[in-house]
Amino acid sequence: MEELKDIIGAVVAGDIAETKDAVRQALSRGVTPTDVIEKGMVTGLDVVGERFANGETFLPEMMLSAIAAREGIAITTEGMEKGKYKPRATMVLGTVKGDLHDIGKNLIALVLRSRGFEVVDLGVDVHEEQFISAVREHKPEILGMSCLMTATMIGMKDVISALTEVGLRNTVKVIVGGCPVSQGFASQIGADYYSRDAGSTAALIERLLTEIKMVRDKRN
Ligand code: B1M
Repeated sequence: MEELKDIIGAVVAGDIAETKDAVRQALSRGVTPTDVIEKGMVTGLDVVGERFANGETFLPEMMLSAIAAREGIAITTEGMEKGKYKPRATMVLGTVKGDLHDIGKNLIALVLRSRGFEVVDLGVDVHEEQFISAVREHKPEILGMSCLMTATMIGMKDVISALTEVGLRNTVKVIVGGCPVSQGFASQIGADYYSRDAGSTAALIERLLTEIKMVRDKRN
């Protein structure tokens, strides 16, 4: 479909104005919002992600593409009746207690939002009680934690223990990441997944979508 090709091209180019135009065109020609997001913007981001992994493009370009896609999604969802559009999945995200690093976390949020996921960003220095009340309030399918210092890694374990204590552990998939975090550490603290970077996190959640859909259907 020509309209989708235009969106993909604009996102790959990281051209925000062009992406917005292409999205408006596609919607006005009857392309569904879901196709605009999933077959247009997400496909464009997949191309960029692959180029990034192959060393053919760099972080600033990837961020521009993510911003372009995020703007495109904002247009796709604006004007729709509240409740009509369901985010593809929701993640509550935060940097753990004692840790003020947020550049990586913000990048994760940007990339996920640009793919039509809702991100409830709790910010930095987030304590377990804040994670718990956000899980209660927003009922996310995913809880994401970021941490940049060895001294604050333990905060991730505290959140998982707190989730278990209040009976919410099985309601969310827990993804952890950040430079001192590893697959081994994630397994040790009982997280469901470790993810290395923003692109892998998006790819991981794409894979989890089927499972997430099943959880959502069960709830409804
Ligand atoms: Co700080 N700092 N810092 N710092 N800082 C590090 C992390 C450090 C490794 C530097 C060093 O010593 N080499 C070191 C930690 C050492 C350790 O514990 N092993 C350190 C330290 C010690 C400190 C202070 C204690 C310094 C001091 O005051 N004495 C202090 C702590 C403050 C606090 O948090 N309480 C401090 C402060 C700061 C600044 C405020 C100056 C600034 C942060 C600004 C900000 O975030 N708004 C800062 C910075 C910039 C860094 C470095 C240089 C860069 C971090 C960064 O933004 N990287 C960092 C050294 C380094 O990493 N090279 C360092 C870019 C970002 C895109 O990558 O955050 O790794 P990153 O995120 C990646 C992945 O990790 C992953 O995906 C992201 C995108 O690819 N990821 C996830 C992250 N979260 C994820 C979550 C997921 C999945 C993937 O799922 C949910």
